[in-house]
Amino acid sequence: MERFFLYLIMERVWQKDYANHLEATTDIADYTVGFYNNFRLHSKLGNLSPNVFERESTSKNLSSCPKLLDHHMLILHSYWLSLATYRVRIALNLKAVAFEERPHDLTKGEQHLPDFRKLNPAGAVPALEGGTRQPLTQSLAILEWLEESYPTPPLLPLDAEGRARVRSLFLLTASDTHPLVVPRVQARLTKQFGSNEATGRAWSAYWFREGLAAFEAQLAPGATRCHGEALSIADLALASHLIGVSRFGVDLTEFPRTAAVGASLFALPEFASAHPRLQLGAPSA
Ligand SMILES: N[C@@H](CCC(=O)N[C@@H](CS)C(=O)NCC(=O)O)C(=O)O
Repeated sequence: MERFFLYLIMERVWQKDYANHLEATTDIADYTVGFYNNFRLHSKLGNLSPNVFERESTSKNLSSCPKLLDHHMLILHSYWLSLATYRVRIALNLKAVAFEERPHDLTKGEQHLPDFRKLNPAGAVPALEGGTRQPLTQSLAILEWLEESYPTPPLLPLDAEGRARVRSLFLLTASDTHPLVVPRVQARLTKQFGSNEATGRAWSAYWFREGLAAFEAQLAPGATRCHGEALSIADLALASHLIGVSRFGVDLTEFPRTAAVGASLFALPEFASAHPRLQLGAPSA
């Protein structure tokens, strides 16, 4: 166990650049406690105190040490405007996980190239390579993997009801809005139904507005986060939804709660620096 914690501390130090000793010890203590608690509370043994958990996991011959990752640099395959990639980029920032980004130009069809299809046979970004035997795809799956591999800060609540609510808000945009507007769907609308740029934009605006109404109805008055006071994957989803809202010119005035949560999220450096327009390949103006 001691060896496990030593590795964990080394992992954290490797990720961060501390200003002084106090900042380092505080952060490392938070990180290791958060990591251990997350592992303990989600273990098969259920919700046990640390002492009982250690005793039970030893007597049942279960390893109480989570598996450590091989530390290959993570590679995030992306496209600057990709909303799904934006969700993942924010989580990597929040969890202070080092990664390298490799852009693929979706407007040039690079998602269909054979080498890219080996990474993701579905021909879509994001794909996260380097932490697992096979590249990970689908923003939700990637975020769940990040959550289990880098638990601090947690982006899922500890209680089952909270986790269900947060996942539900996440899917509101990730599975009910966003898939309707991605390039392959737009291309199909054009090919099969003669859609053009203007009708494609109106179509996207319609679905983003529908998503906004559903967010608005589920956010608390005065809230600065989607769920309680802590950040969660629902906030990553909302931020990505709001990028689509602005891109397709949807008016936010009727959605003040959503606008307020969005404003407080975009003010956070981890969200701001992950913003699509600041990424490689984005037009300069
Ligand atoms: N459900 C997927 C969405 C993946 C997806 O469709 N990504 C878009 C960019 S945001 C893409 O690569 N589209 C390529 C295409 O439609 O041809 C996720 O959440 O990761």
